[in-house]
Amino acid sequence: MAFKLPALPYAYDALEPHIDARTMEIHHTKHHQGYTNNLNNALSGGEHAGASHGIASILYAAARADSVSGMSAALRNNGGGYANHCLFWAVMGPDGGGSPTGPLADALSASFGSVEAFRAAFAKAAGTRFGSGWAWLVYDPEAAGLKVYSTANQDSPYMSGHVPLLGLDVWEHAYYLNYQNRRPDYIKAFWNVVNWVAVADRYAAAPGESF
Ligand code: MN3
Repeated sequence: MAFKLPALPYAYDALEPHIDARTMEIHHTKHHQGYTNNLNNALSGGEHAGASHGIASILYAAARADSVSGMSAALRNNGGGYANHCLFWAVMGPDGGGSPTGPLADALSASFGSVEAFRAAFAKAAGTRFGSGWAWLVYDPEAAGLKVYSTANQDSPYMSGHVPLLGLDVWEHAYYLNYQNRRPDYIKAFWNVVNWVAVADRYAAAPGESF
């Protein structure tokens, strides 16, 4: 089984002016394609070759067997990069922005005090991640609750047994063409393209995910 680069569910220019078309195209066709190719290379001939289970299961199993720092660097970096970007494209959209509603909004308020307090916590995680990495809203099955944190490089919440619901790529390749060093402006702009319907769907499905 080989992993495939997923098609973007919208055009490269669909997220403008918040995320520019050139950044989206390079990010998708070069960076995500690269993680996909290198993930397949890392898996070929290995114990995961031919595995019918998904990338979440592979990352969780490898991290549980060897610890995150002990797992193969090729799988950690490229498997994480593959999974993280698949989620990233899916939780953004041209009709994004606004505020979450329904059970997700209730859960955010219960966990963080308010939706605005959640946004502040998420933005802080994104802004304070030194160097390359990701900010996350995750569902933690053990705590049966929501958490916000950041990870370095391409480390995935799946490696910790958490289900990622919303992720923001804060590698410079995600924003440098349009924002240069102004990561806080990119983080602020991100809220205009968040597809809350997709995030709410992921939240609804998260307790039933097994990996
Ligand atoms: Mn990226």
